[in-house]
Amino acid sequence: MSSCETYGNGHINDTWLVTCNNQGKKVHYILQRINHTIFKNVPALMENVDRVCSHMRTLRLESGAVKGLRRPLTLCLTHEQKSYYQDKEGNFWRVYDFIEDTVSVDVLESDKQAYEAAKSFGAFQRCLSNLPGNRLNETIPNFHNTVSRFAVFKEMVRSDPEARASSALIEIEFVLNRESLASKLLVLMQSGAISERITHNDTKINNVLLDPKTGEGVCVIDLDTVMPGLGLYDFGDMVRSASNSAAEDEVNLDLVKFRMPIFEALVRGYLSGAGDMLNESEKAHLPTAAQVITFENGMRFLTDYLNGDKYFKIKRPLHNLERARNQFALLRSMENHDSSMHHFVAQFAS
Ligand code: ADP
Ligand code: GN1
Ligand code: MG
Repeated sequence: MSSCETYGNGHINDTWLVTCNNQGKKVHYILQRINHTIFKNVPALMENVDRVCSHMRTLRLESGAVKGLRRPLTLCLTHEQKSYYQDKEGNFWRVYDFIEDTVSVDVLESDKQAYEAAKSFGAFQRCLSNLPGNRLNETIPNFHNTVSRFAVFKEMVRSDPEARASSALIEIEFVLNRESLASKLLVLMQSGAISERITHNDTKINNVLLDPKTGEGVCVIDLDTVMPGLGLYDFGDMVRSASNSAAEDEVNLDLVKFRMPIFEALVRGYLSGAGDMLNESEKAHLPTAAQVITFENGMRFLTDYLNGDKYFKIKRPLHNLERARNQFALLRSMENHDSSMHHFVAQFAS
């Protein structure tokens, strides 16, 4: 190995870029220490990741068979042919081939990027619709169950373990006033209007690698939460992370605006990638999903702030509160665009 440096902007795992010298040629790898406080059953998680990577390999992505997915994510095996290594301290490690000549973007710069990123996530979902074998393991139970997230939030406010609630009264009220949002996707599933799929569940826009020259999607990464879910979760999280005109932790809330042209490009890209897999109810609820997942994410940041910052990595003391404020500003901006979002989807999806 010739070098090893911390890499990327993920909030969960520890990631390094490793450079090795192979007969005079530099070869790169991504080394990760998996966060086993958050992912309680890493072997089950790695079984999912391994199955998904293997399935993607059978689709011969390099031949251009799937538009928007040109490279499969590839795990490097240990000497014992395992997909991860557990050290004596109990930490879990894995290595992926580094996907060269791509970028991972935190704040999207163009409608074209939005279209291509959403096409890749849509294609990823479609590719997984015929994953062979048993139901995937749930790596974090109730991950996008917004109703249970709301219950956890309310309990956190009540118990206030770090005595921080008094510093976030406006934000707490913002969440409590929107309780009805929490059940909007779950009732659709309970009524049978939409059904479970295999979904990514963390379609934050920096979890798709893009070709910097053409803007096209190359590879969907961060597969730790690939498990049963709703297609709408994935679309909602794309909108949450890509439509924001500012970074997720921008503190000047005047800069945080919902970008309608990006939303339109995401709808077009997602529908083109997922193909005719989606039913009418899924399509009709794309705007709702964007608002529910933005609400959920803001609530998660706020819950973590109240709980003493135990989940998301932070770089400053109020980081999670700032992120929550940012998500709520974005949600307000989306609410102001509610009718144009629905109007666009109704016109486009028909
Ligand atoms: P986290 O769960 O912490 O978000 P990720 O798996 O998303 O971790 O990795 C963090 C970052 O590392 C990504 O946003 C991306 O920039 C980079 N990355 C991860 N895997 C690869 C890969 N195989 N090739 C190139 N870059 C990668
Ligand atoms: C985390 O791992 P990363 O940084 O791609 C989180 C997502 C949140 C996101 C908010 C496993 O995503 O659910 O939406 O932060 N991942 C997990 O930025 O909780
Ligand atoms: Mg990530």
